[in-house]
Amino acid sequence: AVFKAVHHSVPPSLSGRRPTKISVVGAGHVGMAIAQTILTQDLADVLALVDANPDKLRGEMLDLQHAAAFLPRTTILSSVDFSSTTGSDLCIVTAGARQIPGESRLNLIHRNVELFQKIIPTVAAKSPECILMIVSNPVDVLTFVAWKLSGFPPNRVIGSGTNLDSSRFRFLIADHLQVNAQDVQAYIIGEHGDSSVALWSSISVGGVALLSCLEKEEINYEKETLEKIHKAVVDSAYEVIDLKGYTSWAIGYSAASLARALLRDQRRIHPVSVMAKGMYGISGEVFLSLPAQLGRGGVLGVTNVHLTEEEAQRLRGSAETILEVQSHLEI
Ligand code: 6V0
Repeated sequence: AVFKAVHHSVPPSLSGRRPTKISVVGAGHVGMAIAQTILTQDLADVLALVDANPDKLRGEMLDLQHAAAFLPRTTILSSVDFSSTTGSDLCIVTAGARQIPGESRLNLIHRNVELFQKIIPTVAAKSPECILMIVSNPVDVLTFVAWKLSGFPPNRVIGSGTNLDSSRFRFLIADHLQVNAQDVQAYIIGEHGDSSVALWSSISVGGVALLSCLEKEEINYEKETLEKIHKAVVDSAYEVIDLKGYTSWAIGYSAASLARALLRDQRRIHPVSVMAKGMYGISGEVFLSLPAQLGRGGVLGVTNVHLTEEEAQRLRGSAETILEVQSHLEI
């Protein structure tokens, strides 16, 4: 034996802790960025990876396992058949067909809905108590699809939504003002995509309301300048994809921040894709991003953030865009 026994039994206070298990479905660029962020941030005792490509999957698992000496202790498992995911606390779905040149967005949706029809019922059956986090695009529609296919209550199904867009927004504002992005409170809500809504009216930096501060100090700002920053957020994914072919690091950190809020019951507010029916005059069953409080029970509530009439109208427009796409689906 490597060690001489000191205690013959594990104290009950230690043996009682249930390990935290996270599964990541889809071991592509995004899935692996999420997996590695989860590992470095010590968010799970067990991490299960799933992918349809067995060689890539085993290669990724081994590559991460070989970092064990530099990381907090985490058991890393993998399986193509989802068997390794049994009993997960959180299942993060990043599997997704990629758009091929000339392919319509709607067509991509149909392919990913077909994929979800295979994946989601199995994931839900293996981990009936888990929280489902959808990352695959188009994320809002696929979160709705996952909610339908899983049979889970809506508080246990979220889409990574505009948590990432809001981080890009905070970065751009922080860069502009030369402050730390963590001191900038700013939300992008609505669709994770072209119809997203920037909540200019509620931006604050270190507790100072940005727009009213600019107005009070009679600093001229053009609406166009604000719109340009929002446009830069919307365009940033396209820019990164044009330059490096895919996005990965920021969505990795974004999803890990959500995992921490959920599994550690942090009760932090994140803009994520949640069931929005009944909010701000939205009447359809649609998932889109709103600032939501996240904890061990999933979505604990949605903050009653004040929207100007223009912002509320844009949000309803964003809901209409998603509902239009959903109306073409057969699930
Ligand atoms: P990728 O690198 O092609 O990875 C996709 C992975 O899914 C591949 O490894 C496939 O083998 C795997 N896969 C396919 N079918 C199955 C299946 N049935 N079961 C298990 N695995 C399967 O793509 P990438 O990782 O770059 O992107 C994945 C998805 O995330 C895409 O839909 C992106 O559009 C989406 N993103 C979403 C973001 C967000 O903010 N919500 C951000 C970035 C990307």
